[in-house]
Amino acid sequence: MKNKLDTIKETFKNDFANADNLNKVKKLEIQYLGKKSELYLFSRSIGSIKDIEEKKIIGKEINILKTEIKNLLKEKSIQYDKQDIKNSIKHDFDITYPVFPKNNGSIHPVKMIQQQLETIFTGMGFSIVNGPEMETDYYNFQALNIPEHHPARDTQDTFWLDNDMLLRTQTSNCQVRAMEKFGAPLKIIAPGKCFRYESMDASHETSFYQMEGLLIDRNISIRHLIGTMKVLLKEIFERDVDIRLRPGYFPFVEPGFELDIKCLICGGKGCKTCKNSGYLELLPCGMVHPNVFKMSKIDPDLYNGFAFGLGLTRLAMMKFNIHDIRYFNSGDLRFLKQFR
Ligand code: FA5
Repeated sequence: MKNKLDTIKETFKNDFANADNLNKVKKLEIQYLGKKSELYLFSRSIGSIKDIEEKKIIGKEINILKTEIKNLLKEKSIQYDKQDIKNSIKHDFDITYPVFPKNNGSIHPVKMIQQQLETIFTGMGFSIVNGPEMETDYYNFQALNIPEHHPARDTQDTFWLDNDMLLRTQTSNCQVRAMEKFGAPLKIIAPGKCFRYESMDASHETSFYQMEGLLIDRNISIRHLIGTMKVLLKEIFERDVDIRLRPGYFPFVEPGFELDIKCLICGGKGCKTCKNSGYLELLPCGMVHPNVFKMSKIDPDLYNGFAFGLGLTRLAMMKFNIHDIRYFNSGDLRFLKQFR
């Protein structure tokens, strides 16, 4: 009996010395302590020993050997465990590696267009400015040559606030603020959110994006304006698009134009997006009115310039073939996920 234990001890010693990784240590655990191990079977067999004293001694020696094996294996497995972690840090774990969460978001389509336009315009030397969404009557209307009770106010139904301020109806407020702050000459764009108290349909939202543009210098003409608009549309659509220029009335420009784009949803045939007209109103623009310059302390005899107010959300509709403006603010992930 004693010999048996010595043999087990001896083979374990050899096997243990050869167990040079965690896997091998785990296998030894089963081999030497498991239900089918020699030691276990041996411990079950000592029941047949008649001599009680002898049985006690052998039983004790079995337990001592079991504990010894258990402790040695435990110690070694901890050691390899630590080693494995260290190795994985060394080989697989890079602290500088970017973490991409499983459900990472995507850039909103309007923002995509905005960023594209910012690249185009900064490339032409324009600076990007912004202004408040909660605005005073002065910056949203009066400084743009739209005094109180002027009929032009009716074209921009306004959300008035309790504090006598309003939610800006147009990004043109940024023109005025930029002129006051920087004077002339000036080349700016101002993308941002606008709000109008309108009933919603396929091409009208109560909250939508515009991008204002303003260029002031000496000897600026309508040709500069049209040239800039053409570059902008060509860059965005990556091809020539059909446009139409009509006279447009905005008190802050003279002359004023409506630059419409042939509807890219229906190809000009007429649909609910373009209200069956074949064209979509996209880019009102014009030469800055002398009164606007005067109010912002710029001399209209020295300087002139052009301004435009691009409908950014509508441009995104044309670019991505989206037939209804209401998708943009719907928060519908099925819609947003298409722009990854
Ligand atoms: C203006 O807001 C002028 N500030 C634009 C301007 C700037 C003219 C500088 C001249 C010089 P208008 O109200 O037309 O103009 O709006 C400009 C564009 O915003 C429209 O062509 C359209 O594309 C977009 N837009 C207007 N209302 C809505 C709406 N409810 N939903 C979505 N887009 C709209």
